[in-house]
Amino acid sequence: MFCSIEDFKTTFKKRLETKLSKSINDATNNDVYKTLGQLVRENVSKNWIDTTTYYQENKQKQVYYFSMEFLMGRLLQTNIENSGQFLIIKEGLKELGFNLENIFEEEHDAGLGNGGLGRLAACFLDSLASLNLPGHGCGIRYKYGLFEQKIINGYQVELPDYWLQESYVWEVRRPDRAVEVKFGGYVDMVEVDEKLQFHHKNYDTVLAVPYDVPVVGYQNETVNTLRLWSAESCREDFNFFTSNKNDYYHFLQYKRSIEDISGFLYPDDSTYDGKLLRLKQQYFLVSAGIQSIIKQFKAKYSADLLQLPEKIGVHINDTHPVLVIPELMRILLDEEGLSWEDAWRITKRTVSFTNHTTLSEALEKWPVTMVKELLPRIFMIVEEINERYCRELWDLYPYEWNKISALAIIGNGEIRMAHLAIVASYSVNGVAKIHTEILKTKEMKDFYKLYPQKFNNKTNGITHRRWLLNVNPDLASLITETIGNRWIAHPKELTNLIKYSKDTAFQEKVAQVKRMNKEKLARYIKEHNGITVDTNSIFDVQVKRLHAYKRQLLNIFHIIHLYHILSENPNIDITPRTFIFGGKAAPGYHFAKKIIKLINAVATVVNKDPRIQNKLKVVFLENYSVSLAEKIMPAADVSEQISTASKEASGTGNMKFMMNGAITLGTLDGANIEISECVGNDNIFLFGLKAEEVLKLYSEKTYRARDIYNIDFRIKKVLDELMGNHLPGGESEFKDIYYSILSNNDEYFVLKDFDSYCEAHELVDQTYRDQQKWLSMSITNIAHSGKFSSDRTIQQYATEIWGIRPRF
Ligand code: NBG
Repeated sequence: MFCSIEDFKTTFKKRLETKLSKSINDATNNDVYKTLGQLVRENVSKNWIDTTTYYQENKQKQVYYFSMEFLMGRLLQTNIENSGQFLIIKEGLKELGFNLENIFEEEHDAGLGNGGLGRLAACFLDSLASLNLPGHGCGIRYKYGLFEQKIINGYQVELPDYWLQESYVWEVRRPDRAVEVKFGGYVDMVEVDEKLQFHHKNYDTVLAVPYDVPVVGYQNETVNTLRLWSAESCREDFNFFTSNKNDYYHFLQYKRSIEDISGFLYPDDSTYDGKLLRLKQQYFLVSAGIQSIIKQFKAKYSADLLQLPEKIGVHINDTHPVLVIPELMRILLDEEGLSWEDAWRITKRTVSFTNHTTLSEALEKWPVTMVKELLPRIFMIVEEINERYCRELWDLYPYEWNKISALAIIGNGEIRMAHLAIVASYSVNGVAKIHTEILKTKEMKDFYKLYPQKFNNKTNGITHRRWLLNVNPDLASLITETIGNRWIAHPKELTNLIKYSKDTAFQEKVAQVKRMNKEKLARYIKEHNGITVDTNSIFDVQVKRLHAYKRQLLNIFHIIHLYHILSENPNIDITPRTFIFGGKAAPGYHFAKKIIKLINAVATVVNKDPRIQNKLKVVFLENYSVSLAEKIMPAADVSEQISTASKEASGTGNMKFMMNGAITLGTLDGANIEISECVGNDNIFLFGLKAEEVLKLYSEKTYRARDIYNIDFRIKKVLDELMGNHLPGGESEFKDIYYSILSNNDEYFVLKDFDSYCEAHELVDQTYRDQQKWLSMSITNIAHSGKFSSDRTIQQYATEIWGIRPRF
């Protein structure tokens, strides 16, 4: 730790000289970033070692959060703030001629995730460490993160995100902790002393090498670990080399195929991708993770594996790491010699599971043939679990073949990962109240009947340290000035702001902060999109992955409608609006990519139409990522959360916006419902079908989108625009969107909700004119956002699911 500004400056200059052979006068921002990053990481090393030692010596229960995604974003600012050195470093750098904010910009985002699920995992790590809780992350160190999005001619173009090109300052490679993961081959069964033994033979070995990243708690001396596994070929490859007649090129190809296992993150947010490589990635993660946990447990805790559930929790983030279950069974049975009954009891008491979606296409199922070939022993174990479980089902539901086969783990030639997760874990949770209810009453109804005690809700959260304290320092200081700083450790205390919601002096200060944040974003937009936006306009923002159910289409249809009104009557009195979009579409998701093109096409027409008199601007910000979100959230006035009710499990963007004073314009879906319960219906703009209504319409099949098209002239005009010549690209460009609504009957009820959405927008327009009212709403949202801190969520996981306790 640096004890003074002088101390920092001296150490810093010295390190710059010894590491980069540069003097401070020659140093670039990037040099400063690298040097500073190294020093900050070294500074947390002692606490890191102490924390690990403490957990081991006290034999405390620790939890491992297994996730295929950790969308960490940048870490420099968090690590400096959390280690309590912000002022010294900021001042020190200033004296050396550098601006710390510019240095933050040098860090490449660690984009090891797609969207909400991966960012949630990152927020959870921050909360675990900040609450002194023994919980760590276990993931994959993908060489390429989520693709970089470029918008060219209005189209999304994907470029590889080689985030590791320059070394990653936060990681520590630990080759001594490497483990071997085995693929392919066959299993020999041998009977020894009347007991069957299973010998896996002729397999390919992949070396899993861990890279550890410190997770620094907020000013509390706790440093947990995010362990990311990288796939490498083994030294024994020498055998391959010699047995393949010295074929050098073949050898290189083989090596590359192994390294590909941690080669790239699947850019797929929610759809099932049947690639063999994805299955390999999943097994690679779980096998490496579980082997290393068991090794450590045996070495540091005690050798009695029956105690495992008292000391270790393994949490699986969605179905992607479900193979944890058969892998743990394999180790306990084959390597540790436990009986099936003991191994099963231990596994069931160790593993807990979160479901993050009800979209059926996202519930993973793996072809039996693929699993059998790639993971022969794992397949045998899954088969045995299934058989025993089906026998239990038979006792409960004799002769009910259909029911049993619907509930089985293996069926129709596939392994249903969600079923395996529910059967073999002790806790199954959804991520918002409504989502958990839908799981219990619909998607997982029969499982809920079987195991009611397993099901529980844990509404998502976001770390207020990153999403308020770091990204919106002026608002954070204003809050502290007003109610003191206890809210930082106890975010629920933000409710103390409620009494200031109508205080005009406080309102004016909040408005001033928002104005400055909007000006900052406006500069970014000018620089990146070349568009001048009016900071007095309403910044109306929808940023999230592109997906039909998230209904970016509803938003852009409404914008086209507004454009029609304005072009017919340019003098109409409307509050100027800047509609801001951002988000990536999966590269193979044709429809979502068309929506991006449509937004950009509308932007081109609207932004240059002089009749509109700048009352309407449309901006698509390319390459939406954590660091871009950090620039957008503080500047938003309106937060668009407009998914078809019942489809968005929770959403977490809604919480980030709210915490920064934006007002939600949303459907009663996911966590929007809980946001509305907190702030009250006067402080949110709600519209559209409710979940029950949506589900009813689906089951009754009475909805006819074409009838609405025929009756509502506004909608007809908007849709016809897609088939006209007004938009660049014309009919051929957007016909798929047109037909998805009219021929495919508008699966996500865009037309059905259109009228109510327009009304809600009119209310936004009217309300914004009354700035006092608006600011009071905005402050009320900030005041209630503490409930959506991931500290609350993690406290619930810790006490209600994992049974872990803080170390202080
Ligand atoms: C997503 C949901 C979001 C939710 C996040 C985090 C997946 C599979 N699910 O609504 O769509 O907020 O998970 O729970 O990515």
